[in-house]
Amino acid sequence: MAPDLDYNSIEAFHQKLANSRRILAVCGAGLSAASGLPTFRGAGGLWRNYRATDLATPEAFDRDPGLVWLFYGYRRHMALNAAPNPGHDALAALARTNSNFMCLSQNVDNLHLRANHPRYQLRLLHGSLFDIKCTNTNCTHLERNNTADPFFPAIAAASQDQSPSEPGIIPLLDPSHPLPPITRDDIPRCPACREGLQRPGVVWFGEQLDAAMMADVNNWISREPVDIVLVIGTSSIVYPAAGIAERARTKGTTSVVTVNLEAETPDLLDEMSPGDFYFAGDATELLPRLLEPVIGRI
Ligand code: BJW
Ligand code: ZN
Repeated sequence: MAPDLDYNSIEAFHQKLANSRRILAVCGAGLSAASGLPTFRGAGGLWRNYRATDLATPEAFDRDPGLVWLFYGYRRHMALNAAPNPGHDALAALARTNSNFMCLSQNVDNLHLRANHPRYQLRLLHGSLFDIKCTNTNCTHLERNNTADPFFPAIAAASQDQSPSEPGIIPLLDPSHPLPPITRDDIPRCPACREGLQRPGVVWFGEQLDAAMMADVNNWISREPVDIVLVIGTSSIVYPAAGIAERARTKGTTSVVTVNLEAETPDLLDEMSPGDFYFAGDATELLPRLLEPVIGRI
C-alpha cells in the first residue's frame, strides 16, 4: 500500500491529533540520542570493539560477567550524567494532559521518569539500568533504583570521566588499553539467596519480558481502538516491541506515525498505509512541534 500524499505534513498530523483520544508511543534509543546516549545499531553501537547487542545477552554475562558489568557500569554512569531532552519532556507533557496516553519504552536509561513522565503511563519494556536482579533463576530478588556509581568497586574504571588535563579517549573506551581484571569473586552476590551474582535488571536477548506487564500492554491495546501509535527513534527490529504498532493496527489503529532520524525510503513508503505519517528528523526537535497543539510550547 502507499501513504496519503500529506504523510509528512505537520498540519495534517495536527488535524489527526485534534480528533484523537487514545495515543500509544513505542520509543527506542533514538529518543535519548540527543541526550548523548549511544544507540544500539549503526554508528555508536560499538563499545571497545564489542557490538552492544553482543554484550546484551545472558550468554555474554555467563562467559565474562566482569566485562558485561563494565559495559553496564559505563552505561549507568553515562545515563546518570545525561539529562532528559525536549523529546522526553514533550511525551511527559502529553501524558500529563491526556490520561489516555500510554508510553512503552525500550529505553533503560531512566530519562522518561527524570522528565516527570507519570509512572502509571509508562511501561519499561526492557527494564532499567538502575534495577538490580539475581542470576539465580529461582530467586526473585529485585532492587529498584540503585544509582550507586560505580555499583561495586571493581568496575570503578567504568565511572571515570574524561580528564580535562589529559584530553583524548578515556582508557575504558580505548580497545588497546587493557581492562582491569574482574573475577566472579569481585561481583557482589545476591543479598537474598547469597548464591547468584547480582546483574543489571534489564531484559537481554532470549529473555522474556515481564509477563504481567505485557498482559497489561496487550489489554490496553485491545480495550478500545488506539487512534495514534507514535513509533519514535527505534529501528523496530527487536520483538516484541517491533510488533506492537502492527498489533494495534489489527485492533483498529488508524495512524501509525514514525519519527526517526532516517529519511523514508521507497520501501518504507510502500509498507505504509493511508492515514500513516513519517517524520524524518531528530525526535528532540520533532516531538515538541508535533504535540504542540495539545501540550503547548515547551
Ligand atoms: C533517531 C535519532 C534521533 C537515532 N531522533 N531517531 C520474533 C521474530 C524474530 C525474533 C524474535 C521474535 N520474538 C523474539 C525474538 C528474539 C529477539 C529479537 O527480537 N531478535 C531480533 C534481533 C530479531 N527478542 C527477544 O529475545 C526478546 N525476548 C522475547 O521475545 O522473549 C520471548 C522469546 C525469546 C526467544 C525467542 C522467541 C521468543 C527480548 C529482547 C530484549 C532486547 N534487549 C535489548 C538490551 C536491553 C538492555 C540494554 O539496554 O542493554 O534492548 S537489545 C537492544 O535493542 C535494546 C533496545 O531496547 C533494543 C531496540 O533497539 P532500538 O531502541 O530500536 O535502538 P536501535 O539502535 O536499533 O535504533 C535506533 C533508531 O533510532 C534508529 O532507527 C535510528 O535511525 C534512530 N535515531 N537518532 C530520532 N535523534
Ligand atoms: Zn538471588
